[in-house]
Amino acid sequence: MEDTPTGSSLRTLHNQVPVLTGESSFEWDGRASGGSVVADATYVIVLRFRDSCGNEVSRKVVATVDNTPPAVNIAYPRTTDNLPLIVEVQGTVQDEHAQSYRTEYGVGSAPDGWAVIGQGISAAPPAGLPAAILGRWNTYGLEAGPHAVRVVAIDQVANERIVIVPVSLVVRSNLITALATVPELFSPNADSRLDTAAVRFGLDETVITTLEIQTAAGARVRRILDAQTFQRGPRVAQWDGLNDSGQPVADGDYTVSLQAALASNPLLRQEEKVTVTLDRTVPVITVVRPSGG
Ligand SMILES: [Ca+2]
Ligand SMILES: [Ca+2]
Repeated sequence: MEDTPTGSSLRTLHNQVPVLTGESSFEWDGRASGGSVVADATYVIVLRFRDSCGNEVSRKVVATVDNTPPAVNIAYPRTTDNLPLIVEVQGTVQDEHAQSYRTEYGVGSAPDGWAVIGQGISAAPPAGLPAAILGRWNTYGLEAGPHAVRVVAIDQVANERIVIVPVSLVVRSNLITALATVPELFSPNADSRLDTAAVRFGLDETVITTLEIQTAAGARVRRILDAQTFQRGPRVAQWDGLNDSGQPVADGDYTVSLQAALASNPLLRQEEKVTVTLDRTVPVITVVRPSGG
């Protein structure tokens, strides 16, 4: 063990203090010698002992300081956005010592209570995308008017950050009552595990329904339902990860687009979208044999 750390000394906690045989403890409050709180980093505490014969030995312990709450960004929705029925809350939640976050909505401009619509440990954007999905909010049945979406994030040492976005729900046509994919992440690689995504949706009227899978940029990949008429009620369709030509599509995020037109008045239309993620790549698990084993 190295006796001397490379950095300079921030503070001397004890100097020439007698230590008796047995256990002993000391505390550091995360402040430097001037009393200021040190920056977030990992610090080395060096203990030097000298016995009555003058023999010296030193030991080091490591302490990490984190006084910074998680960084939370809600990229969508913004206050001025016109919200669809299914609101996919998007953003990022990051902390060096992330513990958990939850995404919630509340009714009114200053909600009394909050309902959870998503949760996780942290949320980094997937490759090539600016934000991750932090929660999925089905606004069906909620009255038009002010609401709020918030993300509450906490790190492992109880630093908390709350970010709130006031939003407003408008009056919607309400042909569609629900839209979700189960699972939201699937792997169509013919290993019988999560090989298809079930697209579940609900209809409130007799409607002409078209269901498409699109790229994130909006290009059609697959048409699953083509102007089919359904009556009111819950429905389910499947996507097997193939495109219109029967070829497997690349791994990535896709948009499930449900378009509904009222059968008795096709000018009354509604379109809702949710994200589904396709990942065929099997994780690689490396087993390291213990040395000497
Ligand atoms: Ca932190
Ligand atoms: Ca699979």
